[in-house]
Amino acid sequence: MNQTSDEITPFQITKDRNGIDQVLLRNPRGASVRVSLHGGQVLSWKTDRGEELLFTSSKAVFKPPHPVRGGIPICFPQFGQRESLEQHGFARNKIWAIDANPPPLHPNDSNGKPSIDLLLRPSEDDLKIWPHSYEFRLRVSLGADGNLTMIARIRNVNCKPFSFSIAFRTYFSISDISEVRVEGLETLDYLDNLLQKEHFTEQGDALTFESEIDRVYLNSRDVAIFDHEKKRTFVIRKEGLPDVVDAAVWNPWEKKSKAIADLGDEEYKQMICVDGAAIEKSITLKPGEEWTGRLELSAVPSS
Ligand code: TA6
Repeated sequence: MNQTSDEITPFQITKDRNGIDQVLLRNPRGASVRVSLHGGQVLSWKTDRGEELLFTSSKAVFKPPHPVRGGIPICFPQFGQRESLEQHGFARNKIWAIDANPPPLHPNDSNGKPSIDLLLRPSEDDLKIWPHSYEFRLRVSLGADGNLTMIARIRNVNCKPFSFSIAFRTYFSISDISEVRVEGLETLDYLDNLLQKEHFTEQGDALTFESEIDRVYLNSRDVAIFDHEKKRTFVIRKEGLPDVVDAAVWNPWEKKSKAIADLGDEEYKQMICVDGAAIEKSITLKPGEEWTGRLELSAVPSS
């Protein structure tokens, strides 16, 4: 039964099968975003017609500290490997808290949209592993047009300077990887993770996929993912912040899909990761400094 817009509650808290809070945001047209306090991870982003826009593996493990394979895990304080830290950092494995009293953001970032503010701070044990006192505030908002906005604010809470990199690892749901092309990365330099991060330059036309890809494109701007079969285009905007300049692109293809326990053997066909990120040039915060990174995702009809 379709609820009328006045019956749609913009904000609901439920618990998952492990008793961990999830927040459901709904806009008046019925679009929705579901965020878990496990990892501060967006697990679902649906259109006003209830169509799921994010990929989640049929073999995903929904049990901390295991990150869920799909949605939008947050890679922090690093992307990839770093010293003794787990792959892609610890933020996606931790239980976040709801930030009941977030410091004000830029005025147009709230303007009445359904949103949730989450907060991650290090525990005493965490400080033994990564000895930096930080506050990571994440605002997830759902616009009237169904756009999903994520704003990360990372602050150095008066400890010695520290550096980090960050990626919003976004698993987009697609019809078939062979039907997809990505525009906005043409002519950019990139690091190829399949070739020991060797530098290359992308050619002059849209990116299509015939094999595993694992790259970090540098100094990218808006990126568009065209799904010909679904007649839908995802647009990734990183406006307003010069720092979220990289775009990590990943598809495991068949061999790696089979090797990843929480990914179906054929599921590489239904996903593409194109992540807003700040990877190549890590960000350094002095005591009291705060960094803000803003990402806006939209899904629009396209021919
Ligand atoms: O895209 C970088 C990468 O490290 C890939 O090599 C692949 O391992 C992917 O991320 C998934 O990492 P995860 O830790 O989420 O399984």
